[in-house]
Amino acid sequence: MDHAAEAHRTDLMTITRYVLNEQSKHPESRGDFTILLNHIVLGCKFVCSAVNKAGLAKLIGLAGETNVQGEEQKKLDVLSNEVFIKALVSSGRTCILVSEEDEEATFVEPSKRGRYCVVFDPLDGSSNIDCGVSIGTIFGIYMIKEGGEPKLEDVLQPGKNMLAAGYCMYGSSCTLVLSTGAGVNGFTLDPSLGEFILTHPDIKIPKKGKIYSVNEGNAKNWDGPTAKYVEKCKFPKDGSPAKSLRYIGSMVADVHRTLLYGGIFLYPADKKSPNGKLRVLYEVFPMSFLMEQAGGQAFTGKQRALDLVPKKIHERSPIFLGSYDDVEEIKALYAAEEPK
Ligand code: AFP
Repeated sequence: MDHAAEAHRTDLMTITRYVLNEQSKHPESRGDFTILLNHIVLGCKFVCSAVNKAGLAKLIGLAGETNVQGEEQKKLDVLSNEVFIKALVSSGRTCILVSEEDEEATFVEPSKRGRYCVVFDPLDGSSNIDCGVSIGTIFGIYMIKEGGEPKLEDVLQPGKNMLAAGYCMYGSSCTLVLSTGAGVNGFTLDPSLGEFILTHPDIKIPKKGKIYSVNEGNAKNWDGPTAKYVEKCKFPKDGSPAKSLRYIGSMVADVHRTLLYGGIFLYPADKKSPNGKLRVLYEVFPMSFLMEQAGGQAFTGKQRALDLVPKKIHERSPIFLGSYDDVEEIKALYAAEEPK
């Protein structure tokens, strides 16, 4: 990138302008998606600001604690959830919301209803909040089937039916990565403008990477293919260099690095958690959607992740996602285990 030229750039592609441009390619579009996205962006900006102030404002800590004024303190993830629910309902474009924070799905009241269903984790990686490590919001968007009342089945659809997915990472900068099904674009919040500006157009993941990312503390409980794969990363027998291990424990940050640098992120099944840890609707699907849109792959150990049909809103699944060639290798190891 020519940084000198960038510094003098005056034609800024904001996320709203980008989505409006996309919308103009579909003359039948009523602008509902643009409005919905604006509300998601507002939620991200609010959470970004709250995360930045967390240490000062004592927003961190247990939900239900009181501050010196005797006011109830909200934990950052509880606050983020409230912000997103309110922003999404007030957009007037949603009908069903599924949040990691809420046991039940929220059905928007008829007077405020629209056609979109949003599944989201308002603040993923929250165990990293207290030490200032990057955390993020993850979201996926479906549209309800025509006619009738919205039903839970409208969100229990395979990930390949999502219209859009993305995440916002609250780190050294605030970065929103979005796919509306035509590639992946990254936008960085310019705090002086309060706008997300297109900084990473058309992200493509390298075909093969040099990094693997996994919680190796679970190794004693892994299945054969995962154990063999990680062994191969560390001690390759084909003369290729060993891969580096990077693991933050915050899915947004680990996936963001994987998307930009290439490699593989895995949260496999293990003996203790036969379905892995990560949630299908608002972790596995949105990240798998982005990976595929960037030219990578996402696999559950049994099938393409986006083909999975969830039965419950908080269902979990093992996941292997990242560079095309790296995921091919793990797929081959699982295929070799299948009974002939
Ligand atoms: P928390 O929200 O409890 O911090 O969990 C984060 C997460 O869901 C995901 O962001 C990480 O990739 C994964 O869990 C890390 O899990 P381990 O701590 O088991 O490695």
